[in-house]
Amino acid sequence: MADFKELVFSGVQPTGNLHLGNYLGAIRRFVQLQESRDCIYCVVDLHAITATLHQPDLRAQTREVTAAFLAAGIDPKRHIVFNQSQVPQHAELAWIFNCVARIGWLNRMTQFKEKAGKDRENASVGLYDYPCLMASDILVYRATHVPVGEDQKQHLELTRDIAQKFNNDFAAEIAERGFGDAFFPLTEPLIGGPAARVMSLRDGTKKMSKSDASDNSRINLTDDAEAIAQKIRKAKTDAEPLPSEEAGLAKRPEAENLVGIYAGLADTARADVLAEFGNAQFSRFKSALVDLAVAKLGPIGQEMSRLMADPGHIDAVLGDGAERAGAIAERTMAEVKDVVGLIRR
Ligand code: AQP
Repeated sequence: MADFKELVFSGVQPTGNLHLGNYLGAIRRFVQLQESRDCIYCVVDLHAITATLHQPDLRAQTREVTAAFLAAGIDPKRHIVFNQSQVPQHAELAWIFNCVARIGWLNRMTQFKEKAGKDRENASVGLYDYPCLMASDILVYRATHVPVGEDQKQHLELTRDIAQKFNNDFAAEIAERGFGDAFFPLTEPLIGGPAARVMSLRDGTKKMSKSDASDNSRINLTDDAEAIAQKIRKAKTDAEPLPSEEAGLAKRPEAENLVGIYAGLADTARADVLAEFGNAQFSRFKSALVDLAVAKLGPIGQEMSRLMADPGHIDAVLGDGAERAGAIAERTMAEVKDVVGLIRR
């Protein structure tokens, strides 16, 4: 396989209610990765309109995700931060990938099944095609690594299938044009840590999600200390004290979730959390979790508010990022056209 320069890409949808799951599963890991790799972080606004096109708050929500990136510590000067729709090559390459991906592949996507629900016939074509656009987001930069929460694993597998099929179908043209034996890398997902799947605070078997009707199911990054404390105190638990070993969390989804959240926020392992809180009642554990969550999330929420008060600054960051991302994407798209046989200007 040809050598690809290590590059991290990931995106977050501006669909409002950015929450602790988005932070622990994605954004916090973005921040960690920027120390050792080149990174491109994208606010995927074209993805945000797949479920519902008409979103009156789309601009504000795009700025809010950008503010979360910056408040969490992503450096937009050393890396690239931008919104997807400012770089038209994402949509352009997605069209090529629509012609690479097979209907059978998309029919297997569980996220579409969950989001479309029973009203599948009425779901938008964009929602169905979401994974092809996601593959394009990643591959237009030939990104080698994508930090995501566990829910995105299947989409990453599809991205690899698309890359592999494109590499195979155009093997002769790719070699002829000097790209070696692969035009696109087989991108690796970076999934892991104690909080790769944060669950709802009201139901430990359901993913914490922006679209959950109950605000008490999630901790929003913009929640103040009071709201964070209330939501954790109200979080569903069972009647037993915490176990002292991880095996004791089996079949206790709410306990497992809160321990995972604590470990994620403290940047430690679940086993260490249980070593400290094993046999403790939930009241003691929840009170420690409130202190930790407020200490970690409070400053991020405050910085987000400060940044969102200056939309001009956020838009300038996005514009600068789009220019730098666009230069890379434009080059890749021109090469794709050459390989596929599309005459270009
Ligand atoms: N509960 C979660 N635990 C861990 N990681 C999560 N992510 C989302 N929810 C959790 C990760 O956050 C990143 C950005 O997600 P997204 O906004 O692009 O899409 P999503 O996964 O659809 O987010 P939501 O909150 O679940 O939104 P809705 O309610 O619209 O479905 C991704 O890396 C994702 O894995």
